[in-house]
Amino acid sequence: MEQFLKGLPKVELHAHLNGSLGIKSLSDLGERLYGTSSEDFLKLCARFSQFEKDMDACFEKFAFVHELTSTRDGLRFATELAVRDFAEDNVQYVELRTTPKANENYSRRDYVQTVIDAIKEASETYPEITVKLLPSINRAEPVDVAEETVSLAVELAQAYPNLILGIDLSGNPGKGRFSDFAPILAQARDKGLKLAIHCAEIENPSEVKEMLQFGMSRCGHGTFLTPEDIEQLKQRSIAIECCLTSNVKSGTVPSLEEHHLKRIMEANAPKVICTDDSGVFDTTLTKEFLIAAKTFGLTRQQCIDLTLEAVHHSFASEQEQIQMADRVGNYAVILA
Ligand code: 6MZ
Repeated sequence: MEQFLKGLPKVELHAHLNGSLGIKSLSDLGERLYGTSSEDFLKLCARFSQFEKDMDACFEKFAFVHELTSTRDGLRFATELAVRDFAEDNVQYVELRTTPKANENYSRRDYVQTVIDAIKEASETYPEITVKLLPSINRAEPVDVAEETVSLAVELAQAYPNLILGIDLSGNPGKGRFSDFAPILAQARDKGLKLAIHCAEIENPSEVKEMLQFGMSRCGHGTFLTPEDIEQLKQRSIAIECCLTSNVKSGTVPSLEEHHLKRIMEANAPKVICTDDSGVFDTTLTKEFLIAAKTFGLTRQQCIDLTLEAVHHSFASEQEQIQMADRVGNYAVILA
């Protein structure tokens, strides 16, 4: 099964750039930035791979990566390395999300442009993978930052219509209020951007209600959705992005066996398997499929069907979706 899943031309729809750098990439990045990796740096990396079962502890890990990507060079290398890692895992299409940041080295505009340039370069080095970009709004940051992110995304989506396809709302789910961001998200949607919204990652029924009323193109996590919510998403053909390892390691789901993917599959609602933060949670899309297959007894055909579901719910053009589905179909035929 593992070999089969590794070779499957997979589709990744929920991956945060700074969360997608594994130990190997972090040490490659450290080496490129600081010369040969120092012992202190490697010790830091080792700490990075240890897990505390807590959402706040996992958010502290992002701060560590953010330090490494706080220069244009760091950000550029990191983007290339993230694309490399997905390509090496035979991911044929990835929608990378990232929160534009500003510091003494770059503005938010520079940040997004640097990521765009790095994606373009990486696409030449790894032509077998298609990369798209979803700028993220971090709900823990002020609303005016979100406004800047959306106006940048709208402007750059015009310049790069085949690359910037939507907006993600993410960040520590215990912080910020959805209602404060809803007007800005509505503006993005009116301008044609798709919305991928982290929803019900922690228990907050009133916010989930607001989010479902507002609408979205895809639902991130959906851990605390009720059966009625799941039914509603099914009726509206909104896929739930399921990130098994992330949810267990960040402590929102008690065990793999109790993961809501099971309920979603039983309800026959749309779903996609994703990594979330393959670096922080030490996983790959192959591993996530393997975990889902082992935990819920999925067959090869079900894994192929899940990949085709991801193709369908991606923000790619119809033409791109046909090409992706063909690659999956050809792989399935060869192995039949
Ligand atoms: C919510 C998350 C997340 O944007 O710096 N992020 N937001 N829930 C999660 N589940 C664990 N995992 C990552 O990537 C890292 C940022 O993505 C968001 C957080 O805002 C985190 O700081 P970028 O590339």
